[in-house]
Amino acid sequence: MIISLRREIFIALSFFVVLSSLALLLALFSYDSSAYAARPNVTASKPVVNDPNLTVNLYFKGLKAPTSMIFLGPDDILVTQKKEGTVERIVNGVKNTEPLITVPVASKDERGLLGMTTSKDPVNNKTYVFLYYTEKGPMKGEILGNRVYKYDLDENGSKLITPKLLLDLPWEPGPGHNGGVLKVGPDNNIYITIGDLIGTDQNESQLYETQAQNFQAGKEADGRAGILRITQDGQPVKNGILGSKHPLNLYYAYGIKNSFGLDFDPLTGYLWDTENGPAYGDEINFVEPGFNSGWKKIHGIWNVNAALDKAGISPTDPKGLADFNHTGKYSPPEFTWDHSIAPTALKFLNTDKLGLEFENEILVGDIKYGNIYRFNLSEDRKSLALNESLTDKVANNTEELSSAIFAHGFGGITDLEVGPDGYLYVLVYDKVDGRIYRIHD
Ligand SMILES: [Ca+2]
Ligand SMILES: [Ca+2]
Ligand SMILES: [Ca+2]
Repeated sequence: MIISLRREIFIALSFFVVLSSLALLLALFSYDSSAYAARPNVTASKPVVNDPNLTVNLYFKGLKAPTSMIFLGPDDILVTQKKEGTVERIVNGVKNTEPLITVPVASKDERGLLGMTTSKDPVNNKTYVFLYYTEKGPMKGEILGNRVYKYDLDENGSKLITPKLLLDLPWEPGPGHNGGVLKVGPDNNIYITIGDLIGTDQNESQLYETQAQNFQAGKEADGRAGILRITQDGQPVKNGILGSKHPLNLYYAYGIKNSFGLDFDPLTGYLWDTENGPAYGDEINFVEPGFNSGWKKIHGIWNVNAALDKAGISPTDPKGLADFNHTGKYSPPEFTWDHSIAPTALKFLNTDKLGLEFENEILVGDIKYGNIYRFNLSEDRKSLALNESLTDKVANNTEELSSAIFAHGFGGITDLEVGPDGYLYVLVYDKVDGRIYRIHD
């Protein structure tokens, strides 16, 4: 009797061990399958906010490859669609039948209609919309450039009219790392991210190695690999930071491989960005004028070798980088992900509507896992207030990140905005079913 009971327990235990191993295998498999190329499936997404006082619900669905959104007013959102080249307007949850504009885009890989921002001119009672897109030409396969245009919103608010070309940026070799985020700063100038324009397959070519990628003896900076700054009329701001010659006079920061996120601290006006590493070393940076992020010699906290692999930890004051007559200065990231998550939007949560504990924190979205991360800032707001295993400023593994996750399960996130209602809106990428979620109390 006792022997038979022991045997049953043994069988039950073995069964349990086999089942839990299977579950672990499945978990590992699903973890590995959510690579950058295969974003989390949006139709299977079940967004969850970790704070039980907050709720997330679906606000809009059915967008085609949405890349950015802005609010014109309460319940009044503009969205850019990457491949269609359209700007859509969604008022009270209903999309206008006609887009505000359709621009001619080359859309392979990371090319397309990539970024948008807006500004108001109360004196002339005008609303301007700025777009960043990879413009295609009339000939088959012809690409004209990565370009920033300024438009007027017409009186009915149904069309973008009178395009003005503000900036004509390089696009070769591509098709990766075009960046394209636009934002109006507290100084009313426009800030633009543009990566090194190298292929995402890392098909490297020395033809495009410039001083902006930290090749001291390389070609002159040509507009790539930076955060650029122009006035709302497309002019350089004063004499430039790194030099007075075009396009060097446009650089606010350089040494940037690929960036899909930037925002200004609402309390201090300081600029912060997110950057994508090769297969490691995604970053959050505090970006002062003349900031050098280190690419293509450093990414994350690591030196980068010619094969783009990690080559030891970089000193915080490294030698041998381009510094444009000591006007540029390298500084290491305020946060680094060892394992790539592909961070996108960075947004300061300038609202108390989601709870005082989150007010003015940094939120970061990612496109690889569909997480939103939250980071509190230090007292002087020039670095992050990090605890325990993150005090080294590095997420060495996924466990270390768990305390930083604000919400998860969205599918690939491309933009975050705080609406005029004080709630957080999340733009989720999908070719046919892109979505906007709203997080509220
Ligand atoms: Ca936006
Ligand atoms: Ca960097
Ligand atoms: Ca760590």
